Amino acid sequence: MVSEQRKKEILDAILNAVVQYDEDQCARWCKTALQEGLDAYEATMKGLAAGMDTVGELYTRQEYFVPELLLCSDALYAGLNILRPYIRTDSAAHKGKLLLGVVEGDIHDIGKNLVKTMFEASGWQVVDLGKDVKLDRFAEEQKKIKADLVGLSALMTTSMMAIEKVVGMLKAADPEVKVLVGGAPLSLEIARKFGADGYAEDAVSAVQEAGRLIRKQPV
Ligand code: B1M
Repeated sequence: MVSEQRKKEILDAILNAVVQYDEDQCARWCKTALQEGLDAYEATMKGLAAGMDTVGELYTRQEYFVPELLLCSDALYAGLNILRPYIRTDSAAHKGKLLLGVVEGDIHDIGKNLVKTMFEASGWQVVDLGKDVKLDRFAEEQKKIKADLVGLSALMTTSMMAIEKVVGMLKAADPEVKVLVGGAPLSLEIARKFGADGYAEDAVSAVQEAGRLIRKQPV
């Protein structure tokens, strides 16, 4: 069992590799994390995703700009590719089919991809429409595939306004459809205001919330 000190050292190294956009170091430390028995999801969230939070702060302080953000994303994905196959979830969770995408006007897809990873690791089938998805495409695809749940992601205060429109289109086509939303600018309050059935703050709670929604339990 790895000591708390060593665990912190590894997680900090992963975080720093993302911040320093060092793909090789990021992959190397993620391999070390697995070799030394760290939980892959914890390494993803407290290493890779935490690194991206720091990157966001540097961007806000105008120490990093868009090119650095892209390089940091590449480093994150180098690590995520190592960790992804080892991410485990609650096997008793309810499974189903999820239609997922980032709404039009928004190209941030790292969070959506983590959500996808967690659903797939839990045994869900995910139909991923990608990022910057035209708003009417969600209802069109849902008509074809009849997923148990539609998941919408938005990372900007501007793009999140599209979520209300998409929820409206989905519900107009099928009042029974369940919609789960998430992304940094959203909250449970905003999700309810937009007419969504559920909101999740992160990828793990998204899977749990999805299970609750398709079992039709009250909030
Ligand atoms: Co930009 N960006 N970005 N960016 N970017 C933000 C979002 C921003 C907050 C930075 C800032 O100003 N501090 C800001 C938005 C401000 C606002 O709200 N209005 C911003 C901006 C302004 C922009 C541009 C406009 C910059 C420009 O061009 N001048 C531009 C936008 C272009 C566009 O979309 N049209 C832009 C571009 C980019 C890059 C392409 C360079 C890159 C994205 C690369 C990529 O995604 N492939 C990027 C990045 C990396 C960021 C930050 C730094 C990091 C985002 C991230 O990946 N976080 C971000 C600052 C920040 O968030 N601190 C920022 C890590 C990820 C794991 O977390 O995405 O929150 P997150 O996902 C979480 C939860 O939110 C949740 O679970 C995930 C995992 O736990 N979740 C869900 C997400 N979706 C969910 C769905 C669910 C449930 C949970 O159910 C369906």
